[in-house]
Amino acid sequence: MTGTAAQAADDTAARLRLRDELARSGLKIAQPDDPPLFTRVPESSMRPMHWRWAELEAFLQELGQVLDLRPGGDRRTLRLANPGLEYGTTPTFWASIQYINPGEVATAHRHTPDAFRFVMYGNGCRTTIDGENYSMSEGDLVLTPNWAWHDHLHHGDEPMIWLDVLDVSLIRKLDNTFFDPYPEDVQPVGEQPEKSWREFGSGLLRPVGAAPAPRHNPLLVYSREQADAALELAKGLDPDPCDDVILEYQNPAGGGPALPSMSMKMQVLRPGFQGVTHRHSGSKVYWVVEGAGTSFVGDERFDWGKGDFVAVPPWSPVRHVNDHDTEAKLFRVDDSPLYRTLNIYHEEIAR
Ligand code: GTQ
Ligand code: FE2
Repeated sequence: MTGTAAQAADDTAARLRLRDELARSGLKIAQPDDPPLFTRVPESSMRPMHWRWAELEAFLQELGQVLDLRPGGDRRTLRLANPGLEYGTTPTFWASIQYINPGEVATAHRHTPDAFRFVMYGNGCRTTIDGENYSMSEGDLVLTPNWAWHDHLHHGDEPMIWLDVLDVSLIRKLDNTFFDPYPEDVQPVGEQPEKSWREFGSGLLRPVGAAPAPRHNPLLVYSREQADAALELAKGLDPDPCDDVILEYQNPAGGGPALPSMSMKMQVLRPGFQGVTHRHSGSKVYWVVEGAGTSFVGDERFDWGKGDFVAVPPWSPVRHVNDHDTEAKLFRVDDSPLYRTLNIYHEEIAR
């Protein structure tokens, strides 16, 4: 054995010898078989995923018939579970599809995870968020900020389906889950209907004296009409090389993402669009609002169509293509605000 090999053997023996003694005192040193403390770049056990609408819809219809929605009970949701993770759709959030039948009530409660809903199919449900009552229509984005009381009551005559996303994987890792059921099935509705929308919904003009709390998003809903109008305007700008036309739902008071842990975006891939490959810190989930296209995610190729979901692991390369002759419209949620807040956001665009 050379000197250095002998030293290495001594080091290994010393580490192993100390292992149990240290453990008894709640201590440890790196062991030869430990995974490294650092990897050169992020490594995620999350897997790229594609869920097809035809399959989801069949399950949802079944769940709508066989699962109850009881007062105080769980919501009727189909959760997009990543097979590479023990918990969640991504390391920080859980995306689920909620199904609610006419006349049903999803009873009031509040929790520390932030949540939002993006209405996929149907109309006529009303949700109350801290006393503010809002209708939910296809394409609308509705926020349920953490600790806000919320309940959903379906007044329409067809089942309603929406996407729910909660940063529950993150809050669980932080050991900060708090949950309160409301003492009644539903909370009282306040006297000023749609207050946050009336004050901040235009984004441009605001009642004099309506002062938002700093860092807190004062707006609870974003309508489809506004998102569509903004996309139409943005089509006249230079395209994004990776994402074509892409907009973020902003906090109208001072800008920034709509929620502190989740950024919601709407994007259009025009016919013939061939995106540049890029990757960035954090995970994301897409829902196909309209059209069809292809996304290359890591080593996978996903040919998606209307109603499908696609999930992208942290730091996975992504490339979007629209080979069809109609526009594709994608709703997306990502956890980039967390990385930006911590000043650890990394991004790489292929050249
Ligand atoms: O609608 O309040 O998908 O509390 C998971 C937890 C929806 C909700 C979910 C929830 C809700
Ligand atoms: Fe909830």
